[in-house]
Amino acid sequence: MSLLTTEDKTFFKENGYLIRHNMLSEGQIQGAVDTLWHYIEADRDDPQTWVDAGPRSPDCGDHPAIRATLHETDLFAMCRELAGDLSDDADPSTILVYPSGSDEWAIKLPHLDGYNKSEQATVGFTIGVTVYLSDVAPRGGGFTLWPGSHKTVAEFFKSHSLLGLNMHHSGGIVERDMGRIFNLNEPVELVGQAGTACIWHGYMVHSGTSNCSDQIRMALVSRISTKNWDLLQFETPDDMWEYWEV
Ligand SMILES: O=C(O)CCC(=O)C(=O)O
Repeated sequence: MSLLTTEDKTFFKENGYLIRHNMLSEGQIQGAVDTLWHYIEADRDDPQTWVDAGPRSPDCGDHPAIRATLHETDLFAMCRELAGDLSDDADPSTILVYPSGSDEWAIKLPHLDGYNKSEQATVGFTIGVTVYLSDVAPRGGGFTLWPGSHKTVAEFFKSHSLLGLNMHHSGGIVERDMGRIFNLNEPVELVGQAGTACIWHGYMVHSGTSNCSDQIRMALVSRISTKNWDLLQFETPDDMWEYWEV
C-alpha cells in the first residue's frame, strides 16, 4: 500500500519537500535522545548548561537507535515512493542546535549540500530527510528551506557545471550563499513536536537557524542517493523528474 497520495507527490514536485508528523514512536525518540546524551557536553538535568554547549554533530550516525529513525520507520519507504530505488546504506547525521541564550533570531546563509571535500564541489544526493527528536517551536533552531528552489537549481544546472559552485571551507556545503545566485522566496521554518519529519529534494536550498528557545534542537539528517548514483550524479535531464518515481 502506498504511503503517499497523488496530492503528496504533486506537492513534493511543486515545492520540493513534504512535512509529516508523528513519524517516530516514543521508544524510538527516547532511544535516539539517550544515545545523543552520551555525547553532549552538558548536564542533562541542568538546562543552564545547555546554552552554547556542544558538539554540534555527535559522531553516532551508525548507532542502531539513530539508524532506526530512518530504517525502521516509514520515512525510508516514503523516500522510495518519491525517488525510486535508493541505496540503504545512508546513516543519519546528527545536528544539534543549542540554545543561544539570546532573543536575537537569525537564519543562516542558504546553501546546497555537497558530497566531497575537495576544492570542487557538486550536489551530493537525491533526497534528504530531517527528523526531529525534540519539540521545536518557532525560532527554536528549526531546519529552514526555500520552497521551489529545487526547480530553480535544476534549471541552473542545465546551463552551469555541477562542479562550478564553491565548496565552503568546512566541507559538505556547496555555495554557502545561494541568495547571491538566485532570487529566493520566503523560507519555511520546520516546527513541530519530536517525530516531525521533512523529506526534501537534494537540490533544495536550505539552512539552519539560531535557537532562541531554552531547549536543545535535536535533529537527524539523512542524505540518501539513488542506487545508481555513480551513473546519475552528473545527469541534468531536461525533465528533472526523469529518474524519479513521481
Ligand atoms: O537543520 C539544520 O540546523 C541545518 C541543516 C543543514 O544545513 C544541512 O543539513 O545541511
